[in-house]
Amino acid sequence: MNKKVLTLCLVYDNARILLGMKKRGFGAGRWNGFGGKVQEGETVEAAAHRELAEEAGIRVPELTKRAVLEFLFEGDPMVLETHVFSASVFEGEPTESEEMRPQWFLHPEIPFQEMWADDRHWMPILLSGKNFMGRFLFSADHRLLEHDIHEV
Ligand code: 6OG
Repeated sequence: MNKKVLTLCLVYDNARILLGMKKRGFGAGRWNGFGGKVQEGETVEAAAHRELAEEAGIRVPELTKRAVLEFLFEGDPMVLETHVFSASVFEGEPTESEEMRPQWFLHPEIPFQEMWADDRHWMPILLSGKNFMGRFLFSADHRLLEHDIHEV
């Protein structure tokens, strides 16, 4: 089984969360946190900081590990092992990049209909402050078929 290690960062406070509209590549047209592939010789956490700076134009003094999510697609041996981090304090102004257009959303207004189908299952757990693990199976055309989430 092949594995790709990815990062996903969510910046939020008690009222709002920063999401980005993915403009190109995998997941284009959906709102998501900021992240991407961990490069060779890079730690997962360093990759998370780098992607947040590249895609949203912000720096965070501290990232907190919150979850590891495995995404699988039917007929594809690749597992996307996605390490989820959160931060509440950041420096800089969220800025549009070639990949993402950042926007703040109030918690009750998170646009789940325009996000990956797994997000509605775990984002409320994230926002409630808990840590968790999850495994999600999608069809080849990106419908969520199975999901399994454990709080840790
Ligand atoms: P690049 O290909 O842009 O990294 N990602 C997912 N996020 C959610 N919420 N659900 C999924 O379900 C996802 N699959 C991948 C991980 C892709 C970015 O998209 C995230 C990375 O932050 C399938 O380098």
